[in-house]
Amino acid sequence: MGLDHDLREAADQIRDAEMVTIISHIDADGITSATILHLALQREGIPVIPVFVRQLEPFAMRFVPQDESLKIFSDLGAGQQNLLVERGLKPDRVLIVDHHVSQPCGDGYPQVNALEYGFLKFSAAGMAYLLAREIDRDNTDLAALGVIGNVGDMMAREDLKLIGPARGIIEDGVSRGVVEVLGKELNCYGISTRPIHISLAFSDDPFIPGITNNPDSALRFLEKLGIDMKSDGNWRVWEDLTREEKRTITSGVMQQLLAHGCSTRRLISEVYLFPHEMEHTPLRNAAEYATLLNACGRWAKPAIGHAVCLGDRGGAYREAEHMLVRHRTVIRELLQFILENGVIELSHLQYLHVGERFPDTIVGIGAGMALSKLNRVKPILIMCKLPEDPTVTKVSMRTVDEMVNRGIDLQAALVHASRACGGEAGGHRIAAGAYIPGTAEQEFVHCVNRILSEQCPAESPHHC
Ligand SMILES: [Mn+2]
Repeated sequence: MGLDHDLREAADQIRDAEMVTIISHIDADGITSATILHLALQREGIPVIPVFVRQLEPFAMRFVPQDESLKIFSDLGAGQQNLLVERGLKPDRVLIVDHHVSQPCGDGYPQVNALEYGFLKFSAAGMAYLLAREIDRDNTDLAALGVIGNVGDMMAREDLKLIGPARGIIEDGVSRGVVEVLGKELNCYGISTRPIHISLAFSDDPFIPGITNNPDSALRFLEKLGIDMKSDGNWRVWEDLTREEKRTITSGVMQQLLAHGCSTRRLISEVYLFPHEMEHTPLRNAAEYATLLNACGRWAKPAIGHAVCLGDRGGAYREAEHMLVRHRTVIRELLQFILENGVIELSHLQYLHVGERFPDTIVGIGAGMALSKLNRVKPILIMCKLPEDPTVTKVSMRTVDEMVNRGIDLQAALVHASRACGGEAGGHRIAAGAYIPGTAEQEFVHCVNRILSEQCPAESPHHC
C-alpha cells in the first residue's frame, strides 16, 4: 500500500484500458483533473470520453455509460461508491481519483485519494497530476493544470500559498518552464486583467479600510504613491508593475492597515503565473484561470472550460470569456439584490432568502461579496430555492478570517443544524453550505444562530 504503490497500480490499470470514460465534477478542480487525465491517456493512445456532472447523485448516474470502458471518476466518486455498485460497475472497471471523504462500501473500488495519504490541502487535480506523471515522466508539462485545480479548490487560501505535496507540482512546472512563482506579492485578485485600483478596491482579504469597496479612493491612493496608472492609454494591471512599484504599493497598503489597527497577516501571498499564456488575459495566472473554469461550470458549459484547458484559444476560449462576463454580471445583480433588500440580523448571524431569482451555483459567491459590504463580524447566511426541486432549500454561509480565529466554524454549525432537520451540509470553517427541507427554514436559521453564539459567545465587533 502507500501512495507510490497505489499510483503504480492505477497507472497499470489505465495502460491496460482500451477505452476510458472520465466522469468529473464541473468546477475548476474537476475540469483540470479531467483534462490532465485526458491528455495523459491520449498520449498513451487510449481513446477518452469526458463526462461532466454537477454532483454524483442517482439522477446523474445515467450519464455514466454502461459499456466496457474503464470509468475514471475524478474529483468525485469516493463518497458515492454505493451508487457505482447500484449502477453495476465492477471494481476492475473503475478507478477513483479524488480528495473527498471515502464512503465505506464492501471491498470498495480502486482509488487514489489525497486524504488517504494525509494530504489535506491537495485537490483532485493534484492526484490526477501525480497519476499522469506516473504514467509518463514527460507529462510534467501538465503541472500548470495541477496548480490551477488546487488554487481553484482554495488549497492555497489559508496559508496564502500551496503547501505540502502541491509544492512538488509547482517545482515540476517551474523546471518545465510552464509555471512561474512570484513569492511575495500583494494578496489581491485580478493581477493579470484588472486595473490596479480595481484589484485593490475589490480586495477584502485583507480588508483595507478606506480602499476596499472604494475604487475612487483606491485610485487616489495609488496616484499619491506616484504610480503611473496607464501606459499608452490603457490601464496597467498588477502584473505590469515593476518590482519597485509593487514594493511601494505593498508598503503603502501595509501602512494603511496598521494605521487602522488591522492585522497585516493576510497582506502577502504567493502567485502562480503561466508565462506561455497571453498577457492581460485570465489565463495568465492560476486564480483567474480557475475563475474562468468555474464560470464555465456554473453556467452548465464545463466542456467549454475543458476545451480551453486542452489548448483551444479560439472559439472555446471566446465562449469561456463570455461565460466569465455573464458570471460577473449575474453576481453583481445578486450582490445588488442582497444590499437593496437588506439582511435580517439575528444576534450572531445575518440572513436573507433570495428565492429562485439566482442560480444556486453562485449564491455562495454573492454571499461572500456582500459580507465585505455589510457587518463583517456577523456571518452571512443566504437561502435560495433549487429550481429542480422546490421542496429543497440551499443554504450558503460565509464569514471572515477574524471570526474563524475567534472560534467560528460554519461547517460544524451547518452540519449540526442540518442533522436536526434532516438536511445535509458540508464545507469549511470559513465557508459552508447545506441542503435542507424548505419547511424547516426558520427553525434552521435560528438553530444555526444558537450554535454560532455557543462557538463565539463574545460580541466585540471590530471594524476589520
Ligand atoms: Mn475538488
